[in-house]
Amino acid sequence: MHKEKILVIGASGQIGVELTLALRKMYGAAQVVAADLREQNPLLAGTGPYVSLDVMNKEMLHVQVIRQNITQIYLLAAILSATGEKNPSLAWNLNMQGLLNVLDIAREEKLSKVFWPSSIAVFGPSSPRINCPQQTIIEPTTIYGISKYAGEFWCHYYWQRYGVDVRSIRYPGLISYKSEPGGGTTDYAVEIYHEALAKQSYNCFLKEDTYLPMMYMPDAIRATTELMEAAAERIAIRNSYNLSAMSFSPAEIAASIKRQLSAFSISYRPDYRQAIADSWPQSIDDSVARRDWGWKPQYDLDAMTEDMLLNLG
Ligand code: NAD
Ligand code: AKB
Repeated sequence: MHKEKILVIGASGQIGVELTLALRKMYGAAQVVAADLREQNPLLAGTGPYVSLDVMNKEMLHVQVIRQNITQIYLLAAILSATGEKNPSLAWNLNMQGLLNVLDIAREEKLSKVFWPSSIAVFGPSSPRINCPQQTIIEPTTIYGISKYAGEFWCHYYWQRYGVDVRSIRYPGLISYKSEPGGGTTDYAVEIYHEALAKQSYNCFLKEDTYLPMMYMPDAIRATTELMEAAAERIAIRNSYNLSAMSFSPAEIAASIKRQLSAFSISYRPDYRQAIADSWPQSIDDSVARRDWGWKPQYDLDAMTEDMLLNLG
């Protein structure tokens, strides 16, 4: 039996909803407290405890952690790449201060584990574009990528200096049907399925040959829980693990949809998000995650398309 009591901060977001539901299955509904700036979430209603909370308010966060006997925190609250470019100082403040508040409380309250996601956005134009390795040149050019890379160093620092068991994954772009994506550059790969079913057509904000690393949400949730359940001595990387499942372009995801919905068509009108996408690698080498804690993805593009269309249809 697990004795852990988990706080998921940012539980109403694209990942948060599905992660909260998965953790509730694993640990029991009462053991997983969902927390978000948003007052409620219909997808989580009736599935377990929910509190409205601002991760920037350290005192209130600390009170919740003590009051609810929290032993683990999953911190998902952040501003993503596209929204971040519209308001860089807001993105920096939330992404950094939110993490520092959680790491400090984890140290003070001797929490057993912390999960904090990084992103493939840490990589920049000087990183290898194909099979980008775990350790390489990392010079991000978006404020989101800068905040994630700085956050990785803070995670490593709190582990090395204070022994906080913080674990992290550099998620690729995530595709899901339950909860809307929250302002990223890879969001097109979610929108395209919605519009394929609603209108049989999609106008894409990236160019047709823009390859990016991507992953279907069930793989991302499984990766997260497998990393968090792994024995501490297997976690050699304390900044953040590269993680990979597939890499495709808008033209390829469109072709995959067309194989199932023959009337579907795509057009292209690239906007400011093209420059963000062009600064990231096209594919990721995740051999270190595979070696250390046995990571292996299950979904490829066509399997994901079939499942997305089935669940959205
Ligand atoms: P999202 O934008 O969908 O959700 C973030 C949630 O945080 C929202 O529900 C929002 O209301 C909440 N939030 C915002 N400010 C808050 C605050 N001050 N206090 C409490 N809650 C607050 O994001 P997501 O896609 O679920 O991403 C979660 C994490 O995973 C982020 O750190 C993101 O950088 C990372 N990530 C996501 C992806 C992806 O493709 N979704 C890829 C790589 C990394
Ligand atoms: C984004 O596009 O900002 C996110 C990410 C890859 O971190 N999906």
